[in-house]
Amino acid sequence: MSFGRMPIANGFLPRERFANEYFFELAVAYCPHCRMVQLVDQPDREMMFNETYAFFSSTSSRMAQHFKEFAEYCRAKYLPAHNPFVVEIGSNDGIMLQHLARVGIRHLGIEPSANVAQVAREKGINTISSFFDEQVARRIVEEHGQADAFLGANVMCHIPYMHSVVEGIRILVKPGGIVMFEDPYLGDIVEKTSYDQIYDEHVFYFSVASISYLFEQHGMEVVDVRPQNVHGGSMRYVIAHKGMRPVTAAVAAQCAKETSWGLADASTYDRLREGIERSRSDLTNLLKDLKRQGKRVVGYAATSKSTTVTNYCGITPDLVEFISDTTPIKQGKFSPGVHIPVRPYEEFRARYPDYALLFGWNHAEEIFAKEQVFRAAGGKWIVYVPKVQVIS
Ligand code: JHZ
Ligand code: SAH
Repeated sequence: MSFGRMPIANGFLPRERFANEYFFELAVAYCPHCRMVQLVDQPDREMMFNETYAFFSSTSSRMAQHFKEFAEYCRAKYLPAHNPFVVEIGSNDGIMLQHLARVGIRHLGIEPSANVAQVAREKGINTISSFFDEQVARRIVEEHGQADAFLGANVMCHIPYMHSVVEGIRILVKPGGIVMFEDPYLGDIVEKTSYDQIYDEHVFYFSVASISYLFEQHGMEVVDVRPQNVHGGSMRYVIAHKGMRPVTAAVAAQCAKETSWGLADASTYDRLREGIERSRSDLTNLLKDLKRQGKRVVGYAATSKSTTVTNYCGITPDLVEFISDTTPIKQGKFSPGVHIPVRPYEEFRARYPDYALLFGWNHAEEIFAKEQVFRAAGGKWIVYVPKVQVIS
């Protein structure tokens, strides 16, 4: 399926850069052989991940809590008592590693986006600015030795050269060590029609079937899977060198669910495409209706995902006045492609709109709790996952 011309999802830009904005064709495909759902083309990595990267992990308090629990789970269940060494890729501003660094655990973050890596360093987290691959893995082993744990969240699905990454993991992780990473889960995307997970950074949409197939090619196996209630439904994969750890029953059970949901059937993706097209017409009809009624609609959270929705649906500043966001680097700029102004959160609070279009729907619980006054004042939410609806 093609979503048409798309800009860089996190490419929030000033007006002066409108004329030179980069676009590519966002298209997604399913491979019946390896069971992977993936982008057909992805922009060069430096265009997405660089010293002006706009996503800072620590903007959500729910996610901060989630990564504290992730770090503690790893430590309690998998780290040896004596001098463990942990490597995390895509460590961003240190949201997860800080919990291991704080208790004196030897650690290393691998984070190519220099600005977010610097925030982590300022928190005392050892971080190198590189793109992880096999070569970098060999260098880490030479300098620090092998790792007891390899961690990643919302990063594995961002890297197109996956065989180099998995080979790097094989080399880096001790024979008895553990690999744990989590990413948005294909099963949730299909079930919820959450097509806005599809954008430049997400080159892969993993399932237990596709991840098992991938790691088996490198002498490793999935030993546990743990669904996570974050980012609209994620899966945590726990992986070890083949034969080194018992495989839990959850792995086969999840694979069986994937088969029963039709994740290996092409017709499932035809239905998904129809659902996406329906979602687009429902959302644009609603927004045009509200405009005719003279209602004020403001976007809530300038997420990466919103770039797919606004560009695919043609949501321009005449339908959505501005997008409110708490990240300083995005404020005062314009959203990629459709150029909706991004304004500080304080402007949302200063003058509530009639409707808030929830681009951060994955944080709905956190945001609804925070915005009770908006609702009490008569404000309504528009959400579009799993279906387009107004919540008052
Ligand atoms: P959020 C990013 O996706 C990009 P995004 C990446 N590709 C990925 O996979 C996930 O993260 C992990 C704002 N916000 O978390 C702050 C508010 O304004 O859904 C951020 O700009 N108010 C790596 O961008 C944005 O939302 C709030 O109350 O889709 C983050 O959006 C909250 C909670 C957030 O990630
Ligand atoms: N783990 C954090 C950050 C996710 S954002 C969280 O879940 O909130 C994805 C991060 O991966 C970005 O900071 C990006 O710079 C980084 N990244 C992209 N490609 C990478 C690679 N090849 N190796 C390591 N990190 C990478």
